Amino acid sequence: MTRELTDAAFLADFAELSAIGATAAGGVHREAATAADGHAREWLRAWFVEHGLHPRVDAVGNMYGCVEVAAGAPYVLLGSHLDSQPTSGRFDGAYGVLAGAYAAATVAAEVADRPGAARHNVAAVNWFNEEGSRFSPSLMGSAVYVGKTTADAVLDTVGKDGVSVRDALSRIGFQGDDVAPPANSYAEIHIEQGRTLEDEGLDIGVVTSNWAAYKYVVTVHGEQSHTGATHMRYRRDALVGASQVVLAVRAVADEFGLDTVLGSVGRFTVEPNSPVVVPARVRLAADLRALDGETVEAAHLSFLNKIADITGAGEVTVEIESAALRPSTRYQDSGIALAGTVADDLGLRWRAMPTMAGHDSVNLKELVPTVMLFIPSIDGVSHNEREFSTDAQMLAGLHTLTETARRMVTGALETAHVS
Ligand code: HGY
Ligand code: MN
Ligand code: MN
Repeated sequence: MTRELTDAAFLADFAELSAIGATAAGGVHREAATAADGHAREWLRAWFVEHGLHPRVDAVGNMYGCVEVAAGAPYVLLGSHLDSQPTSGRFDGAYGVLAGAYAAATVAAEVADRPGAARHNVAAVNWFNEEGSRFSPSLMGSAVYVGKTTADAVLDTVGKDGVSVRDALSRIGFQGDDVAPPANSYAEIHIEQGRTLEDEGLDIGVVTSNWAAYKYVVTVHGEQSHTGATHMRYRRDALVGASQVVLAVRAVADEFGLDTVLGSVGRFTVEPNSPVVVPARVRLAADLRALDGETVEAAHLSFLNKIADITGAGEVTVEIESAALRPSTRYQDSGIALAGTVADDLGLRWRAMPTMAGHDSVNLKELVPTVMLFIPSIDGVSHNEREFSTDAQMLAGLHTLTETARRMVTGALETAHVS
């Protein structure tokens, strides 16, 4: 028996899902493969079963809710991620997973009544560890899906708490052995996380490309000593050097003019982090982003020069452990055109725009035609418990995703390809 798929049911389900790992201030704290993520996953699996989607869990914890409506055909995948950053918002990722599940169940039920209508199968997806907060890097589950990395490399990754992905996933019962459904195409809806749609009074963003990003892991090496007994000229304070690295990231961003390059240090770990001890080592995670590859490369070079200057000053040594580039690439024109037509047909106000943040769709578009949709974020706030989108904004997005999925399942992207 399938349950009703109304707007009211969607909002009630979103409230239920948001209660899992909820914080007092209205957010969620649901990092990848923690107990809270496990509970959210169990909730989703139960939802899949109640709504006639067949659950599968692959080796890296990606969850799929599959419906076979075109025997043997590949799948239109619809999804996002249930994991969150620490003390974060309840919309980032979770909104897209639930919207994907509703769209999949709705379209599957419709085509089941019209034999031959579906050209592809349809599945909802929850990708493992989009955020990269507990286990680095981000976009892990979707990276395995598209073949950018291997399941073993992911499972062997050790998180900030010393637990491996393998152990964390098996503790919550989500290290599966199901085969991932093959994709024909992918669609994802997400909150914008910036202010463009709100500032322009729009309902929907259709994403055309992703910003390029460099992600760094940096270690600043100094020497542990007594804060009270070491002469200033003899001390090698890793925290002073690390502070210079933080300001170097800001200085790089400032060099390029307003909002052309974005960057911050997000994680900062001081060792031994004790009163009366000059820090020996600081490990930090930083990122630098720009719309295009040329600008991000220029920002990268500027950052490297500043790092060399900090080391050159002689007190500390700054080591770049890793510098990973996420290039800017385009979403397929066929998907952009389809989503724009759907928004027009639904009478919604929309614009084409790039995404500054990373999403699983950034990976998926390397494999299959991919549609990425945004709804507005109130005040552009995200990765914050104050993250908010209105019910009307969420429902406008749900309707856009559902109609886009309806057309994808019945072959609209293929038609767009040949025209
Ligand atoms: O935006 C990011 O870098 C992350 O992958 N979501
Ligand atoms: Mn997200
Ligand atoms: Mn996020």
